[in-house]
Amino acid sequence: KWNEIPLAPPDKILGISEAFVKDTNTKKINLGVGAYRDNNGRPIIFPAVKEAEKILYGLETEKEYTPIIGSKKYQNIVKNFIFNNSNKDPNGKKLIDEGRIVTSQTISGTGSLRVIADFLNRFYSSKKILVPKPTWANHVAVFNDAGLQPEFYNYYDKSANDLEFESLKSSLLSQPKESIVLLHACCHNPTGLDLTPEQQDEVLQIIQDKSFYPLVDMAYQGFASGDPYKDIGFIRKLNSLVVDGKINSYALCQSFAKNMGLYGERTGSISIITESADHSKAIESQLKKLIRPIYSSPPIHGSKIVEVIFDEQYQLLPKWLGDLDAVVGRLNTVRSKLYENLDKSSYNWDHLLKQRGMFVYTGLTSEQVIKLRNDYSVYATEDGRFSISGINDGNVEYLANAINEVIKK
Ligand code: PLP
Ligand code: TYF
Repeated sequence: KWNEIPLAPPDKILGISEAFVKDTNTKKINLGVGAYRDNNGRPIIFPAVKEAEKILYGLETEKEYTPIIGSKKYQNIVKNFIFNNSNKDPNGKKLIDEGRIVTSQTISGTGSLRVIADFLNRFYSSKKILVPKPTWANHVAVFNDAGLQPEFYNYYDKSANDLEFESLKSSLLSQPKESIVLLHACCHNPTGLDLTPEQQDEVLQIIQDKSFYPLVDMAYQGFASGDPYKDIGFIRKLNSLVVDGKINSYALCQSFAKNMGLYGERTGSISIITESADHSKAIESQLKKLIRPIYSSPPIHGSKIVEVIFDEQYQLLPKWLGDLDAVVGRLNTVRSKLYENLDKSSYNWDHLLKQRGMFVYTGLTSEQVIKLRNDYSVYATEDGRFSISGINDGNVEYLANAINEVIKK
């Protein structure tokens, strides 16, 4: 009966924005949602994207459906961009050339996570999916709704504000063989702290020993170094293991939401690395069968922007890389400015400088975060994650002062 449907709680991240909008304090700051803002606190369109849209306006003569898994052109761009990696990854290139990568356009990163979760639920031997503690809250929701069984592996020690790598390894080792394991490619959400290349090697050894299925989520490619071609060391390691026959298959969920600023265009992809071109055919056909009754085919505007940006004749690729580098540069600047203004006499803030990406994971308690909201109109999620693009020259001192007051006993 309709009157028995209970009220659902607001989304832990998006609910913050709703509360922020209602606040009348002119000094209010939104550090909730992970979406970029410029130094004036405004969202942006990447200049390269704007140019691509102008070109598209002249080019487009129809708005026909794209195929279920997106256009071939888009699929090939994704494969080349990520796996061939601008001719820097011979293993990835080999996998492409051998027809061992199946790529589908998806409804951004969230859509790719849902599609692969449904796919694994339908075809994979285990339902158990291991996710870092903490992880993006929506991971757990997506995997649960798709019928998988998410379980946490240790990742971050909040009291030390650091990775807890020994217990990360032991918690992975305690899990059953063939579990699926979710890994963030870079700029881990929410902690901003990634495994070192050496730690990645150790985790990859565990993955081999336990025959885990690696599922990589890459929502922030480019935000660690400023260069998307540099932020995929983990993918290259995986490609090398696949080519050496040490891992049979893995999957990658990817999004252009953040690194091209295409948030609302919902433009991403899923790629499944297979054992052979024959397997690829079957997997591709099953992906189509899975997607068709859900949303039939993906939206086209965002993927066409990507196609124009990667089309050599328009020379927009260097421009986009420059736009992205500027975004990441500003995030690093506000991170340093926040650090400079924080009171370090009674609280160690050094972890801020180790973290990368859109977030700082402050280590503040939920009580402190709520106090920031109630007393200073500073909005952040209760886990103490700050989306730092909400910081700018005009509010960094106010923010630091508010934090300094809140951490005083
Ligand atoms: N994965 C992670 C870790 C994220 O942080 C996000 C967005 O914040 C996504 C996936 C998916 O984002 P979108 O669906 O907008 O591409
Ligand atoms: O801030 C975050 O972690 C994300 C951002 O459709 C987000 O939750 C917001 C809306 C959306 C996808 C991702």
